[in-house]
Amino acid sequence: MKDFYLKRAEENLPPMYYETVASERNVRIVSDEASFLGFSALPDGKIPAVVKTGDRFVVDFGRHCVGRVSFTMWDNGRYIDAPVRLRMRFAEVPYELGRDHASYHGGLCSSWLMEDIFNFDRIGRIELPRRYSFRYLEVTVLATPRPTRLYDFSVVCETSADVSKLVPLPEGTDPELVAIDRVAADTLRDCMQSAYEDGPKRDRRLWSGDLRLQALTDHVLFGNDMLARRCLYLFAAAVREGKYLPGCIYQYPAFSFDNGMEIPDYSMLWCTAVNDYFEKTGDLETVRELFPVVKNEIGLAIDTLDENGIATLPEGGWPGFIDWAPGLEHVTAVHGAYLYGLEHVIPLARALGEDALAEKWEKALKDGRAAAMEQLFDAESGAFINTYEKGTAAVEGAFVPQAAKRATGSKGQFSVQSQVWMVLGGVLGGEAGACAIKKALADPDSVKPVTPYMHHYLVEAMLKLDMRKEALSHIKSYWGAMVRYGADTFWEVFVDGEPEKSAYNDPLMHSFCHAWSCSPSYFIRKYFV
Ligand code: RAM
Repeated sequence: MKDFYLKRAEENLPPMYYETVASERNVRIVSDEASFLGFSALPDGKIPAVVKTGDRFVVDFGRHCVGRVSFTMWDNGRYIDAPVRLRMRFAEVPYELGRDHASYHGGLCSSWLMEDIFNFDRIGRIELPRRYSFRYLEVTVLATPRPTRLYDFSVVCETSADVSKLVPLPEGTDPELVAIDRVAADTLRDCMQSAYEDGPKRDRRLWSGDLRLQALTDHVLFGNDMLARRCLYLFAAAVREGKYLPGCIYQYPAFSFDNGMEIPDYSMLWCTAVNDYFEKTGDLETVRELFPVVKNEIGLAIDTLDENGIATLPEGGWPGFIDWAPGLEHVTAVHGAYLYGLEHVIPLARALGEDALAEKWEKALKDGRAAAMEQLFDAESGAFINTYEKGTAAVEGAFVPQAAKRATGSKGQFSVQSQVWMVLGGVLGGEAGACAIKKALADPDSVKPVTPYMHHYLVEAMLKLDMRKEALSHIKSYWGAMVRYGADTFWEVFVDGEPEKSAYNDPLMHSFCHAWSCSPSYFIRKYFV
């Protein structure tokens, strides 16, 4: 099956689109308390015409770019008789240039920070060999034998999004929503490469949780069904009996993935993405090909329910993802994601005429919801309190070194994440669901979402509960805040007022154009225009 799925993935490799962006704008990076991360970029005329050893300047390309940089290096009247050594640092936001990369203290490898030293032997037109993700390029002249001219900086931006397909929002749309939609569209555009990348600065790989939100949003923006198909097939190629799909896939130099990266909720979201794809395209043939993998994932989730009918978390790998909130207990939310996955695959079984299986899954859904009410619901507080954990550690280690356990009284942990996933899993609805979510959001001690990814599911739960007003105001206050801070593209992690909040123990490592943050366009275009 692996070869078959890989062949399908290759057949669906989308065409790429290129656009050249040139700039000679110079900016100064200055500390700025009003900016979210403490630095901003001030216009400072044009980049210098001639540079010498020790000079430094920052080119501002005026928009977020993913692509390859070129420039011309020429002498200033006298032959350059030694190589010219330049340090180049690339940044999506001014903060990355405000910080000295040597001060990085996070958990992920520092080689992700976009910094290179090049020696150029000859003057002429130069194309840098790597692809970067950035708006700002800082050039430091480390050594030049004589004054040199550096000019005509340009980037050939690459994406598999056909931006000509982007339909503007109708005239008269709330300008705040127009601004959020534009930033979301730019975010997705720059994460759309030969697969849906999670972030073009860092990771640059296909994650199933991100894929689900990207494909949903792509459908209302660029309509690249081919890319969605390719990514679904890539995951299918990783199917293994008795194991969930890996959370992420590498495409190059050859298809591969890491063992131990199985993430149960992400698996359920891959299954859901198959259903999203089917709803949008009606392409039953693709669904038929992917269905054995859907059966494998859902079958595994059902087979590994514990004695009370509650989802279990794989041992030794990730205990689910859900969100990067430190210390988050996962069982309740993962169980909700399991129910959500189940609900979304039943229509697939029906469409394929697998009625016996559909009935089996319908029963599992009913039982799973009942088990959740019985085992996970706390009647006294009218909400889900995470007391069910059996010593399963929250995601810790390299990613969250200082995971803190937060609890509400002695009862157990109260999290927004659990309420949201119980609502999405269909366990709690109507007024009771709305109450649980509002209560968790209002409680100063509850665990709150930290990623735009989790905020997506919060908004989705609100919409499911008919909390339209709250959903809209949440989009405006959460994603709108990033726009107000000047974001060109949406960030990987954002907690207003807590700039240091980081999944990797240092925001310098954050990706500031992150796929899972692009979904406001989906909400705006589907529900609010
Ligand atoms: C990070 C990335 C990615 C996400 C995983 C779980 O490494 O931000 O987008 O899906 O975490």
